[in-house]
Amino acid sequence: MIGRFFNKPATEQSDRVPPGQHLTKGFPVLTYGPTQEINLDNWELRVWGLAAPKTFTWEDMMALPQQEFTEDFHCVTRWSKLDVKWTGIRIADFMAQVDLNPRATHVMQHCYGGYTTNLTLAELVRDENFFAYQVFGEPLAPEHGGPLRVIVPHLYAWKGGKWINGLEFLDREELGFWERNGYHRRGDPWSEERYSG
Ligand SMILES: Nc1nc2c(c(=O)[nH]1)N[C@H]1C(S)=C(S)[C@@H](COP(=O)(O)O)O[C@H]1N2
Ligand SMILES: [Mo]
Repeated sequence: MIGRFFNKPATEQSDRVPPGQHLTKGFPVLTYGPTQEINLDNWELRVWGLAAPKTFTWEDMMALPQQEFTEDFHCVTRWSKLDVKWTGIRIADFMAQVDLNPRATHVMQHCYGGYTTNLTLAELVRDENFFAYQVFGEPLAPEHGGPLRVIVPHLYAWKGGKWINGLEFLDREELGFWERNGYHRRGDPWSEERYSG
């Protein structure tokens, strides 16, 4: 009985690890290209395309509701990290500040440094998605995407831009950086949507 009791958490954890992934206790850095260093005074997040153009400063972002989020993190290179504790702003709360054109169906994330990644609008506005500026109670380090990154927990982590700088709303699917270079257009870890077919 005792053995079964102590084994249970491990079983529960394995249910949370998508196929083909292994757990890591550390927090690897996965960046294509150089780490970006952005001063908060100059930092901005722009919205354009099929939305009224708008620029958010760091102060604008900090005026939005702040929340804690605990989510699992799955990198397509096969490591997963469970229960990452973030602080940030729910994307849905941010989107309440955006005047979206009803024709918008897709979004491209644009990052400082030029990284891009695409999502459908429905996947962007899911309730569990957020912008993060702290992890485990510390300001997000530049190598992990500070000052602000996107987290889309239901998809592989490449779908969340580090050093987020803009959201471009579209009426069609366009492909981001990894999606143009062979990664899957959607990226669901539970279906192992790793590479395009
Ligand atoms: N701007 C930018 N965002 C990015 C990446 C990148 O190279 N540049 N890599 C993605 C990938 S593949 C992963 S797994 C996560 C890694 O986040 P981490 O370095 O904090 O672990 O960021 C994603 N967001
Ligand atoms: Mo990744």
